[in-house]
Amino acid sequence: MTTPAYAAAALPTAPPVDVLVVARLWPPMLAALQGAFRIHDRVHLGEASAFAAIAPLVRAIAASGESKVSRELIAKLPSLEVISVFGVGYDGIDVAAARERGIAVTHTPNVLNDEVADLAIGLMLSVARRLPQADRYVRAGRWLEGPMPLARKVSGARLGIVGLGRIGAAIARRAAAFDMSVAYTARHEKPTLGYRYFASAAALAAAVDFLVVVTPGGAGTRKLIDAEVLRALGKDGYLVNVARGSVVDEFALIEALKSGAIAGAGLDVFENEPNVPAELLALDNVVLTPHVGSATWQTRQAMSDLAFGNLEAHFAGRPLLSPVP
Ligand code: 8YV
Repeated sequence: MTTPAYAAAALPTAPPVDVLVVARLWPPMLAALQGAFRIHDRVHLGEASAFAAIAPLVRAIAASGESKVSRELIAKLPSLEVISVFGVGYDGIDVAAARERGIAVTHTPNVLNDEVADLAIGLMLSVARRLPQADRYVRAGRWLEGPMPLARKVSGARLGIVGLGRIGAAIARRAAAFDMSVAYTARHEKPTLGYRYFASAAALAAAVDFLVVVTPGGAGTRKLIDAEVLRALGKDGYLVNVARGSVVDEFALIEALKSGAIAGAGLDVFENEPNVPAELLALDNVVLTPHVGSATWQTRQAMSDLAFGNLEAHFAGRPLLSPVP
């Protein structure tokens, strides 16, 4: 892995900028930060005295999409100017607390749209065509006993997208290649996109075969996909979640999968990552992935360039590249 050119771009003559890293960052991203800033890697999780020694110096936080940056942590950092998230989601960042202090918050939108959309389609195909189960069937030698039971067709089916933002629109474009009809629910109707709009997730779920969740996380969407929505999706319906675990009522989902109230689920995110409930691990009608929506070299490099670029722009007095809306 080559070190990106900007890694050595220490800001000329300025005293080193102190950056608190609050997550286990992708190593090349961490290396780039270490090449340009004075890094304090997760010191806030360690000795209180060690954190107290650097807290007054910290001018930036480097976080990931899964990070928690609370009002309490922000209050302990009197010199904090900017929070750069290595991720599109920032539901763990107390943006209101940051704004009250005039602290900028940035994220990495757009550069991962294709990647997350690809995984959503991949999970839909995997759970409907039972690809992991088929792989295990062959490896276990069961093909010698006879053909694998038939699965569910995806092409031509009805797709419902919960959250038609940048990634949702990328999923819809891919679904068209599968001759799927596309409908959606979102905070606002988006008539220009030409897909059928439903005002609620339950109404959408009742009208589709596959329900893909791709909304932001946070209080506004907590448990949006609940028992009622899962009942509406029905015994032949499939759920895919590439958003945040918090958006789906995980207990209700497990009950629906165990009872057959829905047919199956493809899940990349969970309520308490990296802990996945044992009941889910035991189910045969689910496909589980470890929050890998954006996890490719190409996309993580693009996310790193943008997250680093936002810090560099801030400390060079240039406009931020991608502030949160
Ligand atoms: C993470 C994500 O940021 O972009 C997001 O919102 O959840 C992911 O891309 C990524 O896992 C890095 O930690």
